[in-house]
Amino acid sequence: MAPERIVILTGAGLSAESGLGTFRGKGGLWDEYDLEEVATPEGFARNPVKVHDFYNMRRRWLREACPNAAHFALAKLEREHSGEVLIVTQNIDPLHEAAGSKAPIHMHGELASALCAYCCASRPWTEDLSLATDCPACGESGYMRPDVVWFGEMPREMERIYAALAKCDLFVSIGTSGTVYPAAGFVAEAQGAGAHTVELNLDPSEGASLFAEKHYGAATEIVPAFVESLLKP
Ligand code: BJW
Repeated sequence: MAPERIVILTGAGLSAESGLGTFRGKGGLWDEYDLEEVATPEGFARNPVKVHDFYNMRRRWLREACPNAAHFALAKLEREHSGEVLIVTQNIDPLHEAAGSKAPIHMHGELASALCAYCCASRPWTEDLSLATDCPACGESGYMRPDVVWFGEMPREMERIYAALAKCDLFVSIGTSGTVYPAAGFVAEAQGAGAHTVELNLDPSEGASLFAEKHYGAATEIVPAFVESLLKP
């Protein structure tokens, strides 16, 4: 029977072929940067300049990045599937939206947004951030930070995500190593709800054995093929 409610989880592997780096594995960002230094609130408190440099560099990468065939295939699935499709992404890039997806949940925040730690206002942001950046909402200086979720912080929209997982009949995990929680636990939630579970990745992830169906290869090849098989009458 065709699935009615689909939840898709995406990770860095989806955007790898758009030129944005992954985190783990050979050539990943964590080879060059210490995650404790650049992706924790403690690291930001110790050395905000280093953290701003890291995210300013990645914000600049966005100017060159375009969505790839896998992002477009998921947007097509959203448009053409007769039931519900919820895209939950761990990625902070805007490539799902650029491909036409309507409202993906950015559970780890967004790179093209800045957050004031003083007044909690967030604003679209495409330029570099620094300690000298004033908050456009409250005017305070020195409190602006990337609007992303670091280790030890609460990911966004968790209630909505768990509600969707509890009633989905298909869960698809794409381009994620399955090492970071709570996202790594979504497959078990979906399985508990009776959903069919599918992994699409370059290599088997940490939690590969939990998935009922698996396809391995480049996202730009296996995602469009999988989407076409779902949309087939
Ligand atoms: C391709 C490909 C191609 C490549 N085609 N595929 C002990 C046990 C359990 C949990 C914890 C624990 N100790 C601490 C925790 C919690 C912690 C955690 O999980 N730590 C682990 C390291 C163990 N988690 C947190 O702190 C989170 N918050 C939290 O838990 O709050 C409490 C809570 C409680 C209850 C409910 C809810 C919450 C916050 C996590 C924040 C993660 N932040 C980062 C950085 C910020 C954003 C940014 O800078 O971009 O988010 S870390 C980084 O990892 C980033 C990513 O979103 C995230 C996941 O990475 P992803 O996407 O999986 O990328 P990779 O590189 O790991 O994998 C890429 C994959 O693609 C690979 O498999 C490749 O094979 C594949 N691939 N090319 C297809 N062409």
